[in-house]
Amino acid sequence: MGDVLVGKVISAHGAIFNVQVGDEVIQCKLRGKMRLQDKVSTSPVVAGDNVKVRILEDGTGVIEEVFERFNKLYRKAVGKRELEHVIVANIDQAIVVTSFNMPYVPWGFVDRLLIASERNNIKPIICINKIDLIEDWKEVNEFVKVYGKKAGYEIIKTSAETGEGLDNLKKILKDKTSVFVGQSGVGKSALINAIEPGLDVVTMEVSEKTGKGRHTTTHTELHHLSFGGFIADTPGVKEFGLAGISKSELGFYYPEFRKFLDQCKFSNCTHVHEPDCAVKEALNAGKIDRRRYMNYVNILNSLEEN
Ligand SMILES: Nc1nc2c(ncn2[C@@H]2O[C@H](COP(=O)(O)OP(=O)(O)O)[C@@H](O)[C@H]2O)c(=O)[nH]1
Ligand SMILES: [Mg+2]
Ligand SMILES: [Zn+2]
Repeated sequence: MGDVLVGKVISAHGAIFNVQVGDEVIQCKLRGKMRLQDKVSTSPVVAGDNVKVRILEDGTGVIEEVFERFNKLYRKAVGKRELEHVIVANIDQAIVVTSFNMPYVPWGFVDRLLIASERNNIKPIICINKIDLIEDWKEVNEFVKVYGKKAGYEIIKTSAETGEGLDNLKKILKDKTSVFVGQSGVGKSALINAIEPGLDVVTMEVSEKTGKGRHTTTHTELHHLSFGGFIADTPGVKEFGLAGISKSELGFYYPEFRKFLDQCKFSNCTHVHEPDCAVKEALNAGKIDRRRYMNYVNILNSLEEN
């Protein structure tokens, strides 16, 4: 009957799934009666799924079981209400790449990616790249204080150019499934190439430039890292955005707001004009950084109420 092994789906091509099992990629089909593991998804198996594979004599495999997904990026399937078209599952972390020179990325842009990560249940880690270009460290140190010390995010500093910090980045990526996000030009491709020269990351850019969703890729591939772990293609902009977030929900995606939220008078407090707001009290007491709060208000105002 063949061995049953555990692996991870790295890509789906119609009815054929490539599954990474150890250092090998096994071409697999689904077992005949595989059920949708949850009734809201359009596909029972997607990239990122952890699966049990039965290896056949000819070296191909049969996916016998899909383990429960702990998170997923998805879009609503066209025409089928309530159905989700899952793009990738089980992403451990998002490497939110930013830089202070060429380009200068506004703090508010980083905030949006952090919110999108939190909202999708993906742990964000901030990577300040291009540190070889930094001449004045004042703002960078300020940023590290606000996002690291005060908000509690993990931050690493790298240069894809000089190699500084890449060992740290590798340590973070090892044995995890990660996705790189960040403004165009911050060095996502350069970082990936620097840590894994064999990867053809040019193809990972497709969805980034077109932006608006019509041409966004619906299939994601995972790239296996030789030192352990996977990197996912850049997710579609839409799936990694803020669409659908309600105003009263936004504050939950700010780690440094969280411990105050249950002390606001109103459970649907947006922390702007409401009386007895614990977030504003924390702000005035210096426990929440004013720039983060101002960016919060900007993002809040940009959300459409649903
Ligand atoms: N000086 C310097 N240049 C970098 C660094 N990382 C990337 N670059 C350059 O920045 C440009 C954009 O990088 P790219 O990886 O394409 O950015 P992406 O759009 O985020 O994928 C390229 O010309 C890279 O060579 C870095 O750490 N230091
Ligand atoms: Mg790129
Ligand atoms: Zn409040």
